[in-house]
Order: sequence, then C-alpha cells, then structure tokens
Amino acid sequence: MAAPTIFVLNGPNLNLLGTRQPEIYGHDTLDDIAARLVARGEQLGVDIDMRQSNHEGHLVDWLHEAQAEGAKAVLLNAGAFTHTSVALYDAIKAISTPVIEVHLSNPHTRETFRHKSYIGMAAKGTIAGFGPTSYMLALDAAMAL
Ligand code: CA2
Repeated sequence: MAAPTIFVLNGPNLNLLGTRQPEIYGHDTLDDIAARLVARGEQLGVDIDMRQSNHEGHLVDWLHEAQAEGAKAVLLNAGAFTHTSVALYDAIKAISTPVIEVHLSNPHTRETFRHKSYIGMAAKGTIAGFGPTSYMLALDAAMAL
C-alpha cells in the first residue's frame, strides 16, 4: 500500500525565501525546508508533496486536489493571502482534509494587518513563529491527527 501523502502548500513570495529579509524569515530556502520535511517524512512513513505558487487560484486548486487525492493533511503557509483570502477560507471549509496553518514569523507580533487570518478561522490549528521549525512542528501535528 502506498504511503499517505501530506501536501505542503506555500503562497506568494515564499519562492524568495533565503534570499531577502533574513532577519524576519531566516536563511533557509524553501528547498531547504522541503528537504528537511522529506527526510522526516521518510522516518514517519509519509510522502511530502511540497508546492509554491504566487497565484491564489493555484492554492485553491491544490486544496481541492488534496481532498481528491485523499491526502492525510495539508500544511498551508498562504503568505500574505492569509490576511486577505476569503477564497482560501472557503476552500478549506469545502474539504474534509485537515489543514494546518503554518507561518515562519509570528504575525501577531508584526503589523496589525497581519493579525487577522482567514486561514486560521478555518484551519484545524496554527503553528507560527518558529522559523523553518514551524513546518516540522506542523508535520508532527499532522501525524498526530
Ligand atoms: O511568516 C510567514 O510565514 C508569513 O506567512 C510570510 C508572509 C507574510 O505575508 C505573512 O504575514 C507571514 C510573507 C512571505 C514573503 O516571503 C518572503 C521571503 C523572503 C523575502 C521576501 C518575502
């Protein structure tokens, strides 16, 4: 039997990770984080499907795909769409696949426009503020569901 899959979806500008604003987001690239998740996934017996898009609709489509493919869970760092996207809120509500909100930084310690999260209003839970470790903690949380 195939190993279960966890989708790890990343939103706008996260392709720039490791190249700019290291004081906020650290020095790791998204590929570095993916490699760590895949290695941990191998230990846990789960496949990691890591994706990034700067387009809101892609993230909506991938949430639907997670459900259609029977993914075990979705780890979602929606980037700035976190604070704006009713479409992502609706997509999370529309699927039964558990979605865990992930952030590198802690949005609550930053600008007030980052304090509202449409993702957090629909997600199973949120892990934020631990840099790349947020993704590893979210993977552990997904495995514990
Ligand atoms: O802390 C997070 O993970 C965020 O989701 C990152 C988003 C931000 O809008 C959220 O409020 C919190 C921004 C991602 C932008 O990523 C960059 C990475 C390197 C250089 C510039 C932007």
